[in-house]
Amino acid sequence: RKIQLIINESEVTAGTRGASLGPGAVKVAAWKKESDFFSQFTNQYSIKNNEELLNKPPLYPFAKRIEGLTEVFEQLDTIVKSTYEKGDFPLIIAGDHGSAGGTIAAIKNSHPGKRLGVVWIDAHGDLHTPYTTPSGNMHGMPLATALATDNLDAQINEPKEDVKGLWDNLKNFGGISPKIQPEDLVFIAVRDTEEPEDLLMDKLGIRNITVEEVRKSGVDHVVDEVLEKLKDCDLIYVSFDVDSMDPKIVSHGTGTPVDNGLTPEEAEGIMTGLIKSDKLCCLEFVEINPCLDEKKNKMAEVAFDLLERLVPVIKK
Ligand code: DIR
Ligand code: MN
Ligand code: MN
Ligand code: MN
Repeated sequence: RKIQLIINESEVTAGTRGASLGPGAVKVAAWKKESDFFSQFTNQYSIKNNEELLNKPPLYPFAKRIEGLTEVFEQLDTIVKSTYEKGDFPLIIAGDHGSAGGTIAAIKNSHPGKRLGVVWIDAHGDLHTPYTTPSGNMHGMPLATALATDNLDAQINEPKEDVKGLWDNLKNFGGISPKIQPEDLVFIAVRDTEEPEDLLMDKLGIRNITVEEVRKSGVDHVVDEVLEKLKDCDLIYVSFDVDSMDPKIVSHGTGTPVDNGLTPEEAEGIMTGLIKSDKLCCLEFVEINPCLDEKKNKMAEVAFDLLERLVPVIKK
């Protein structure tokens, strides 16, 4: 595979500031090791969209900066589409996780008839909607845009009419809705969800492979289970939120760290196995936040070490 690197420096959907520096922090990690890793990517595509952070307070408390996220969806759609048109593989390093709904939309819009599977490696379910969000932060919602659910069974908020319209636009982005089926979504290491997400996971039967299961059955078994579950999918997208990893082992260099996560070795083993599948169509790293890192730039360094080992496998 030939890789197209996409750097997405947006952080409009996180609750704390700094994730837009995540991609740059990964490059700093490479320079620190005197690694020429990034020179293999000759024309990097970039996205930037943080102007809306100046709107204080955000216009819509249950969907903060949803207009900015819509612009990120649009930019990603163009860039990811042209990546596939060239026959390249999009490797994305992004800020916060809200944009991953746009990645899924862009993949699906580029491959309209294909069945897309998603592996979501994360501490969080990211299944909220403006109707259920506890925070209004849209990095908790990307999978709900892809599944096109409002989760009204668990409604706790009353969003304004204009938010409903903007939210419907995200769910319908590109005209295909839903983008994925719940049986084609697999969670790994999800361990911090709110009740509306739990209800939706139960209702839709979403499989979550816990950290304990990873440790008990082993990485190879996890990879086998995921690929077996997604065997009827044509394409597989892997979304790696670094908060899937354990903050005590790695660092707190991410917006919403949660204890008892994966080790970097477990994350590497899982992703290596998934990359070996011909169906893998995109890999994305998100939520590295060097501003919150108590061990200097440790999270970015761990993420870089992972990329350095995974990229050669992608290229094969
Ligand atoms: C929480 C945290 N579920 C929320 N979500 C995060 O605010 O919706 N997602 N951190 O990445
Ligand atoms: Mn996430
Ligand atoms: Mn997360
Ligand atoms: Mn929580």
